[in-house]
Amino acid sequence: MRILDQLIQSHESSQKLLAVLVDPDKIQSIELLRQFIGSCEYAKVDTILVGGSLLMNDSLEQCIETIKSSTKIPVVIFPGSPLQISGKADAILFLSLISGRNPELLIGSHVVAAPYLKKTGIEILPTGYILIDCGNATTVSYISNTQPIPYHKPEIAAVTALAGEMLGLKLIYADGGSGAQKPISEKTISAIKKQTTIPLITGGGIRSLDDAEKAWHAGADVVVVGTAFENDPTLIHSFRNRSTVKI
Ligand code: 1GP
Repeated sequence: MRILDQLIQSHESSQKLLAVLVDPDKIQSIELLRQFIGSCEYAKVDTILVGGSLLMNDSLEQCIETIKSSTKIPVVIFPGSPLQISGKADAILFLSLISGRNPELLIGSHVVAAPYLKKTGIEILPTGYILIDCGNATTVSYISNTQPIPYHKPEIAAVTALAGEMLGLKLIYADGGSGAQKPISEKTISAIKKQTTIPLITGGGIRSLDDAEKAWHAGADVVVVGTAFENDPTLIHSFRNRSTVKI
């Protein structure tokens, strides 16, 4: 089944999904990555996102290959730039940065990347990416040259997501940015949820199962955790016993 169909199915049946973000630049060794993927299996992770805002090392493909050879958990590229493309992944988030007003990230990079993506044959996930200010300037805000939506403006985030859905985007990713000081507010997540009918991914600053539960209960379908597991890879074990259906 295509990843988008799986996400829609989970959305319709109120399943909570956990995604882990692996940044190829932060991998210390192949062995440690394999161990971490073992922990992802233990914690019943649903999706592994791979990508980073910078990617200083040319290690995206190797990272995806290592993950694919260790697990059947789907691997989805979360590209920080149009250069982050690989046919070895199962799918790619084809991101339009709809919270920003930088034309390159609304359509420009997509034109450059489209023919390469077509050649890879991987599944394309058209995604409205919404950056929300969560207390500190993040790499993605700096690199993208866009301003995030203010933390206390849930209504702006919600109508931005609504416009994204009306434009035909299939997923919304509301992100506080990697290493955000605090997660996106539950108010913002539920405001987006009320305005839209497509699956909602959220992440940035999720540091515990409790943070993730709050995001799921507020209406997120997929919660993404990166930095917290980079800092303490054993933390992921505590996610094994999460309930899998939203109340
Ligand atoms: C960033 O949402 C992801 O784009 C993950 O954020 O690294 O803060 O968990 P963290």
